[in-house]
Amino acid sequence: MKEKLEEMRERAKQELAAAANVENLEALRIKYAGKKGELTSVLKQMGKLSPEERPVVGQLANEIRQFIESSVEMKRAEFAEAMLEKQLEEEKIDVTLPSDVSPLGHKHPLSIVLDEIKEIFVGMGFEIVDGPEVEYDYYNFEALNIPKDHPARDTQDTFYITDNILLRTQTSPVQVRVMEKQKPPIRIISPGRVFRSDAVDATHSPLFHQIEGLVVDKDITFADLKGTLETFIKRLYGEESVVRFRPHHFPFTEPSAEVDVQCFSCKGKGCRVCKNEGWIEILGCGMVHPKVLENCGIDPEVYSGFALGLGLERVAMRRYGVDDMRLFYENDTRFLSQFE
Ligand code: 2U9
Repeated sequence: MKEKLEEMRERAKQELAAAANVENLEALRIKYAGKKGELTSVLKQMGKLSPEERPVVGQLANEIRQFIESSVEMKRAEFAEAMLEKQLEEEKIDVTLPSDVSPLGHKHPLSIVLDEIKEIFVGMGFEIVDGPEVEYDYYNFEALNIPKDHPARDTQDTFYITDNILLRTQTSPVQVRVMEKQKPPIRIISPGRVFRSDAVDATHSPLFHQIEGLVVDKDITFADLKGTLETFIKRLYGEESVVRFRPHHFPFTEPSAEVDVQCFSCKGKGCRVCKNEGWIEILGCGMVHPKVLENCGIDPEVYSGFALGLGLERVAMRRYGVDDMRLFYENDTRFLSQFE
């Protein structure tokens, strides 16, 4: 019997060494140390042994069972370790490798210019106000001293929704609404979208952006207007900018002016950038017409004010040398990605 057990141990050793995976190990354990294994069948014949042999053979059998079970566990642990090593190797990520940089977005050129203009006016004590884009005829025209027969009211310029409701053609209605609600002093700018039924071309779009400003207080004079606008233009285009005021007419301001800045590339001589004018028109302005103040419940005998208006696309086109306004709206990332 002892010889059989020793022979079995040798066989088990060889099979253990040859085991290639946990399934082999489990089969081996069952084959030798399982309930119906070879060890159990040998131990069944213990009864045939003499009383002296029995304990010796029993101990040998237990040694072999422990050897097989501990060897199987050790090999199983080795396999598990090897599996883990293999998995770690396969799933290893080298975090120092360069990532495929996902393309970053860009700020829209109109937003860049708008934020700069807002910053300048807020820095001068102006508040930013907003208002409805769908407006009443009253706020967009009548309150602004634009009589019924004024050309600006013609349908070819204005998107009318009903006889009395339209898409605002300027952001002035916002200023009217503020003047109705707020006692002077008023110092506001109203940036926003405005709509004109112009044919689309390189310099006209049915939708464009305006920024208007309004100051109403006691003793506001044209000098305040000039000082504020010169400061604005110098902060927008540089301290060395040269500013020119040209007399003009608007129904909602009197006196009115258009403001040019000397062409920064030819210093007034005339070149391609300024279309040989030597000057570039930037904005319109004027002292708020007393009728407009009155319409808003502000006494023109006590208060006075000035207003200004500029087209955002026009400023951005000049700033970036964009010659077709439509590029601002087509969302072509090849165009947009050129800006910060
Ligand atoms: C109120 C009173 C007066 C706003 C003004 C302009 C001059 C002006 C144009 C510039 C280019 C419109 O975008 S544009 O085509 N605007 O020239 N706008 S004064 O005057 C106001 C506004 C509100 C209550």
